[in-house]
Amino acid sequence: MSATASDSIMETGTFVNCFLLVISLVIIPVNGGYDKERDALLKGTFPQDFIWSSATAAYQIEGAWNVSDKGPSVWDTLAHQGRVYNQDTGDVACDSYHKYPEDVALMKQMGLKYYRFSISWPRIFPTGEQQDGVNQDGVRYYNALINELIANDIQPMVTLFHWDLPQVLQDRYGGFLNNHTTNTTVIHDLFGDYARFCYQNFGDRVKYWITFNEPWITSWLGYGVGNFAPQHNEPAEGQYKAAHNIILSHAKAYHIYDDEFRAAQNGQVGITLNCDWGTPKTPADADAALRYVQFFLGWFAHPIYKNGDYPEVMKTTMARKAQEEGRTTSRLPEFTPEQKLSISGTGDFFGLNHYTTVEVTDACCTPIENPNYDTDKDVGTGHAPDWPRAASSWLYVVPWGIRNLLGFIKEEYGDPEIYVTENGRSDHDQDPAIMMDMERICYYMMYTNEVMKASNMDNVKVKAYTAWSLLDNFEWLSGYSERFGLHYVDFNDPTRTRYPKASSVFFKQLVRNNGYPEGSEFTKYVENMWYFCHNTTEAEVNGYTGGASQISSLFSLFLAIPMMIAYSLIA
Ligand code: PNW
Repeated sequence: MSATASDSIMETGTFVNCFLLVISLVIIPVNGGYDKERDALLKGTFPQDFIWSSATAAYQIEGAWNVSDKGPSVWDTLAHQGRVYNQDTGDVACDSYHKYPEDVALMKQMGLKYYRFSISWPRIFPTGEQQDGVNQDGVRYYNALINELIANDIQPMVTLFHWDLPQVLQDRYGGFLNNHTTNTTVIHDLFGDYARFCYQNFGDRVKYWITFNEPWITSWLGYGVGNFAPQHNEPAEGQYKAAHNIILSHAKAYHIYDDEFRAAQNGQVGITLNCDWGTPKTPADADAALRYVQFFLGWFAHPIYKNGDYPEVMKTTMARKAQEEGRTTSRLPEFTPEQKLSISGTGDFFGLNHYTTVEVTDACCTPIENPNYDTDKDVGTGHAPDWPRAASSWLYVVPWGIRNLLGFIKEEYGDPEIYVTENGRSDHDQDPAIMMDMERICYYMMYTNEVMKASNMDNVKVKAYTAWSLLDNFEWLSGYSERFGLHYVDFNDPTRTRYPKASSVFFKQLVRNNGYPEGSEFTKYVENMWYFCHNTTEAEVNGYTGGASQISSLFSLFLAIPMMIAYSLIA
């Protein structure tokens, strides 16, 4: 190398150093959050047969909201009333109804062997009831999608209900509010009929069924608070009635599979529950944090994975509230002994959606005038000041939370096989688009490493990890303003072209390596990124301070970008 060339590189180096020093002082926050033991990178791999997947949901990606005989869902109604941010709708969404072969090709490109998607009930039965007619085009669509997946060696994991209830069922029967305390509730049978039809038509190829996605959201946001469809506002009781019906509908669909299909089809049926981890703010808040998780996850998991009944702490808390409120019966309904028997043990696996953690404080026991599910728990919730945030207002990045939650599920529900059916991070929709989505890469890196700790260090039987989401899509009330995708979708482009974000390349490498094996190029890249992702530096972690350490963290980022590009070339 000639003197001039090396000089100029030196000069450039000095310039870059000064530049980095200046911006590092500005943008690198002082961070006390990193815990050397808790947050260290674990090297190793997941078990051989570990399932890597990505997920979507019908209303969020399909579009084609009224093609052939599809009936409207409660989300079509809500969106058409202009109640979503920016008046967005799912009318076209990612147009996956037409572009599903491209979606499958993206998964193939990433090396994914599983895909979690949902079936739209009103696309199969336009009114929700089989006797009113079947939409054969809908059946054809799901057959074509499933066949395309199988042809590409990708196993379907199918959710039967991801919130898009047929509007007619809401109008005719009150949806999941239908007669919740009688044994003859129509909605259970109708859901059972729909499940049976799906097992019959798709069960020769679909071996993983999820009855409901996040009944907590449908119950509380749909029938309690009433901001999600069908926007029924009854915060004292609506959520408890809806949850009761959903649990019984789930049990019905489970038994139909058990009695009529399992022997021939040999698949698995479970439910997907969402839960934020609740960590006590002080040691004195420990009971409150447990109560928070029991009201959240236990509400559904205790009946289904334990004894057919709600958690003890929920029953006693709600009984006390009834007394205080001068009611003769609890707002939390009761299952009959037969119902308890039919509910208990209706999960072949435990589906878990997890995104975030809250800090819990005890708020027992002040009687409240207008009680609702939030106040019923007798807790306060907040967030530690150093938890980074995503675009979604509720999404704080707390990787160790998932390990704690997985451990809780293992202990509480008899060590079930757990499928993480969603986990992911949102960006804002902004211009220019975020294609080098480092923060999403960091999120996946940190959270999957915590899942690996749960699996390999805590012996939790985690069998699957599913990234939410394959594509940017319709993010419910936030419309297209929040992007969770591994692939970017331009919603102003009529062809809805998909573009891989850097995170899709990262995820592909993660899948290929089945974790973080010692010595691999991928793990070296992760090691370089680790402190940057944790918003700290190696030097700080090891007890030194000062500007130099801050620079090294920024260098990780600059190292990372060319590496990402290199990976994308070999990918
Ligand atoms: C899940 N919250 O929903 C759903 O299963 C997906 O359809 C959704 O796109 C994804 O997570 C990201 O939001 C949630 O307000 C919706 O706390 C809202 C909340 C949590 C989860």
